Amino acid sequence: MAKPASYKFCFGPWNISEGGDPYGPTTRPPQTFDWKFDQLKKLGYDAMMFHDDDAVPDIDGKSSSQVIKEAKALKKRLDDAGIAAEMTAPRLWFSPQTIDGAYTSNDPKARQYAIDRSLQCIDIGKILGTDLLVLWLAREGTYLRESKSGKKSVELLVKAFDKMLAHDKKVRLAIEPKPNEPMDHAYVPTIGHALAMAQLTSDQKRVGALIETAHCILAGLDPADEIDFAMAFGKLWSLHLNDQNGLKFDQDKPFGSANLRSAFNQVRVLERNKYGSKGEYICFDVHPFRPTKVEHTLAHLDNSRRTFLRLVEKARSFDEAKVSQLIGERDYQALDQMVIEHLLGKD
Ligand code: GLO
Ligand code: MG
Repeated sequence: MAKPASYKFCFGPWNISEGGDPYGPTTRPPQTFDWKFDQLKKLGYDAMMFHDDDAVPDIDGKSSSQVIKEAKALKKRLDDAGIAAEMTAPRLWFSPQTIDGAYTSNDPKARQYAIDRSLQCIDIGKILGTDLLVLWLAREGTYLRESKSGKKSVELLVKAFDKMLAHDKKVRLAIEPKPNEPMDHAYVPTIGHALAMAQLTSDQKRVGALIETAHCILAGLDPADEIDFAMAFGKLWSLHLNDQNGLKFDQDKPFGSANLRSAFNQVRVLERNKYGSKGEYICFDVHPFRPTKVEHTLAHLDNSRRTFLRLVEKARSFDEAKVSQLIGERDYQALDQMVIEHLLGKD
């Protein structure tokens, strides 16, 4: 019998989305934040992820005292509902100020805006009870190689991280690498880049990473290996599980949807490395397929969690002694077939 799973799950309000893409409008009406909030527990989830403007809508137009007041009201709501805030993240890619980048913009005013907003986001996180600041560096890269300097951009990123680390002595930064989209080339495309950059900061112990399945695949890398790599450094502080069909646009498919074997291997390394034992969450950064009907608008979240839990059972019932024996005999043909038959449900 497999041991009961002890993972904690979360998603963000943006994961209940409306189906719009660059080529066509939305296909479902927007759901209110209140409705999304009410669905979370019913779906078996424990925590929510918050962009700064998910926590405090229209944040740029509000005074700091108003922002703090609204963050405190949200914290009370979270406590009353028994829902945790997993992280906060500054949504720096929407603003007219960050069209040419945020921390790495060529415009010093834009860089200052990005830093100010990040520091405010840390304050919101503190009120919501989380010390984790997620940094998806969406517009830190180039559309045009000659428009920026890679070395200067690394320096600007480190300077911005240092300001955040100095602002709050408890905050931990989780860098979420992604190689492209919206940029042609991002400055922090992989987990290796994120962890190397941590070494340049004033407090490398508080700079770690978040791995997203789809982002690893977009970089041509194996998500399970990337997880292992980050965990070898003790630096995997959050995780966005989803799926992705090859080197195409970012698809954010349900977990396991494109490659069940890869999903199994991701779960297996999480189990092997005891992910979650320090309170880390399993987050699903997934979206409904565009043709999804409104009545099925939560299915991708329910399905991702179900698939994950089924794969936990598969990882726990995988005959590891047999695996070691086959490795010892260098019988990788048999090991390959063993994985396939295990996933097909033969044993
Ligand atoms: C996009 C990212 C995005 C981030 C989120 C948290 O590709 O995965 O969804 O995870 O904004 O900062
Ligand atoms: Mg993500």
